Amino acid sequence: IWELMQTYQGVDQKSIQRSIVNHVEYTLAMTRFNFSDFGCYQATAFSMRDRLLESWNDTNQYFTTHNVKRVYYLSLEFLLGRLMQNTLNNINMEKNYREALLDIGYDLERLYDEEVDPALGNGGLGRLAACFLDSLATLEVPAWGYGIRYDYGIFKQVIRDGYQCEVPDFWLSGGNPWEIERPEVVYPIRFYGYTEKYEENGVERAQWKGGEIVMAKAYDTPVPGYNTFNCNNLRLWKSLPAQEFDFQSFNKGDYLSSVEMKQRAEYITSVLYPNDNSQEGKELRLKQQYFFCSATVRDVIRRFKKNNSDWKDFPKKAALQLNDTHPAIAAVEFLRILIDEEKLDWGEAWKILHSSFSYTNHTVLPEALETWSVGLISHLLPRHMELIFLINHYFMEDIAKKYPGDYQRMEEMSIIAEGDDKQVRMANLCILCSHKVNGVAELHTKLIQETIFKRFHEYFPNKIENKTNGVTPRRWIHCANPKLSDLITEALEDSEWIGELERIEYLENFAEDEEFVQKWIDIKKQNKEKLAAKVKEVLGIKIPVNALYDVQIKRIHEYKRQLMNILYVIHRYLTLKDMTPGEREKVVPRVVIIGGKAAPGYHNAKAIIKLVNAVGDIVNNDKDIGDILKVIFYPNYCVSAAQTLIPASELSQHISTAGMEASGTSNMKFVMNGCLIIGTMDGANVEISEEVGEDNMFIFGARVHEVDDIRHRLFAGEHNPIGKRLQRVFDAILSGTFGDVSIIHPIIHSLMDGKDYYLVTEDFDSYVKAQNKVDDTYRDQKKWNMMSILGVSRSAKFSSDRTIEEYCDSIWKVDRIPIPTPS
Ligand code: 26W
Repeated sequence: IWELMQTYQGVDQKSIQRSIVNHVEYTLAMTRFNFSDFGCYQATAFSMRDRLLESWNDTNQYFTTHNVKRVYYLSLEFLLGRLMQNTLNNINMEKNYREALLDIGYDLERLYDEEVDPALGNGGLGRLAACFLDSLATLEVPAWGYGIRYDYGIFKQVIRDGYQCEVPDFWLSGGNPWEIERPEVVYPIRFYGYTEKYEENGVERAQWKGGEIVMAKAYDTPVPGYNTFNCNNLRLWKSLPAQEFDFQSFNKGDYLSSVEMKQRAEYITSVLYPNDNSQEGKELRLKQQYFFCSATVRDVIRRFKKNNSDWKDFPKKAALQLNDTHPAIAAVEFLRILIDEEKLDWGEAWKILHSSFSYTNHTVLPEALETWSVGLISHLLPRHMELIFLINHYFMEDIAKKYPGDYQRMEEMSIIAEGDDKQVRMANLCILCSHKVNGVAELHTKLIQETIFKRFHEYFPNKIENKTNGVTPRRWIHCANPKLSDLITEALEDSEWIGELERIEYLENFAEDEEFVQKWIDIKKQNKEKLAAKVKEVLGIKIPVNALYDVQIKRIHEYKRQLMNILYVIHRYLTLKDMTPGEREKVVPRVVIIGGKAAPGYHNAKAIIKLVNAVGDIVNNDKDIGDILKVIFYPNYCVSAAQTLIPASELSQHISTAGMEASGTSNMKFVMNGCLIIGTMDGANVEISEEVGEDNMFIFGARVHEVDDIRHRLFAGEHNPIGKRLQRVFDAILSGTFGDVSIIHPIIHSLMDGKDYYLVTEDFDSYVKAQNKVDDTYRDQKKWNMMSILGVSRSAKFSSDRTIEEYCDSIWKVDRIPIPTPS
């Protein structure tokens, strides 16, 4: 064994080169004398994976031997982004690989661009899960992510004639060198069928039988931490047909229909649902949820049983976190296994479930709160439906005891929404099954405590708490902005801030240091040049580097108010048109960039994309305007695009209607990259303003407590905030200044009628004022840069390391377990 141990992959140049070339020849079966950039990327990734597997194996071995408590993060989405650069930095091998590759004629940065961007998520929730994985590994927390290995990630967005088109993203076509297929880790998953009651030792028991069986197979992706030998795991499930033939149809001679059934099995994990913040109640989606939850729960139980025999110990060995309600059915599956298969009684089983599960809420939007019809669940998962009714029955008994006769309250708190088409409220189910529930920013948590979960907060006063989101400084500063990272390291005289962001506060001492500020400016300029080159390459549009780069990148949604942004741009354009050439020269030049995907069925969001493109077409080609204003719709916004856009931004927009954005996480990334924020008092903006100071941001708009009243007055026609400026903008749109944008006309008309649910017209004036302040501040470059540096130096709170530490302490109760470094 000792001799075999010597096979640890070396870190010197020769060992790295040898492993790359070996993979070229033996894994890819290409000739080692001549291979493409893509071939080199693949071989390099394989060579890195070899190194990761060593620490991955050691880590798991160590955790198993020591029978440690593990965290399981259950999420239908993991928006990882590209892995090569992040991995090399985390294992501190970027320099070694760069030099080794250069020596054989390959440029590492070019290889980075060969990697597909795995996009198994929609937006905020999926990207948060990815940042959490990085922090969990970095903090040496024994933790596994569990999710679905979709064949198709979020669609690729292509713009044709200004409209969004969706193109399938078959991300696996070139293979995936980061994952390890686990043909030995498979579980049968049942759907449909019926439940059978029977008696055993005087106890009535139930068993779920019949239906269809589909197999779940595991694929593992190692998750290395920064500056540690620990390596965690992300386990994703793929669906496969069950091995056995469907003998019934086979015997009937119906060979084709038996093959068809098998294809249906593979279909379960084929595509990620592209809806963000709105539910589509499709059977296939529920199948995905149950499929992944069942496989995960079985896998967790199997691991527990390896080292433990007493079920009471389960909560000491496992903490399962539900990333929103999407994996809610995992709780019911766990209960089913404990009761029907492990034969525990209800009380014991409930206690174990409740002490090991917890749930994070990520949105208050009513259309995003999941419900599933009782009919559908009964059909697909009959035993689970019975258990949900039982959970609800016991709970309703408790409520009736505490609030006799208060039927209104019972109706509100019930898991079942009564009516013609009875629905299961997944959030209510999650709250009941969990010992902790959390919101994702202070304001958001307060809102769920006072509104959607008010009754639960009264009944369980210690259950709902806050865990403000965070982002990983490894990907979002160190990898995305390497020059800025080097400058910070130079100023602080070491690089430990990358793993301990609190240390970045000392940067404050440099906010007025001329030499430092000049370097700061140069780096921003280089990042802008890089983005400008990308825009030229992708869109053929030349954007000036001396302009203020103003960026709004996120999913397109009415509550995020990209519409208000573009209405302001139109106002700015019309104002510029009114000016003399001399006056125009004094205006701060701006490049406005908007990017983001609309859910394929979200008509209004798609109309907004068309409007942005239409405005760009006119403004960018207007000779009077020239370089003073450019409007760019950046297509196919994704994680890798964010890594270019964020470091190049100077102003970023986080302008949701107050109370509607749960947290936002890109706001944190922008601050970390020296970008100033124009925003409303919503989500984590509130906490960002507490940290960096309101003076260092451009805050505007109605506050949360004002929104309901304003909305009511707008709808009742008692209040009309549309002034001359905004009316002129509407007129320009409606009269064809931007060509045929009739798709947006109904939205404009409803705003004019006061049907302005998102308060665009209400907030427009204070938005314009804030924008004027932006221009004034930008003219004073000394002040602007000081604000930028102060922002970065005060961003430590928004590291996901801080967030994860809080989850560990107050929800999961897990320890950090550094594994011994191999000698
Ligand atoms: C069932 C359809 C569906 C799909 C996705 C409903 C809801 C979602 C997500 C919960 C939406 C989402 O991504 N929410 C975002 O979560 C981020 C991480 O906490 C927050 O920063 C964002 O404010 C929030 O919109």
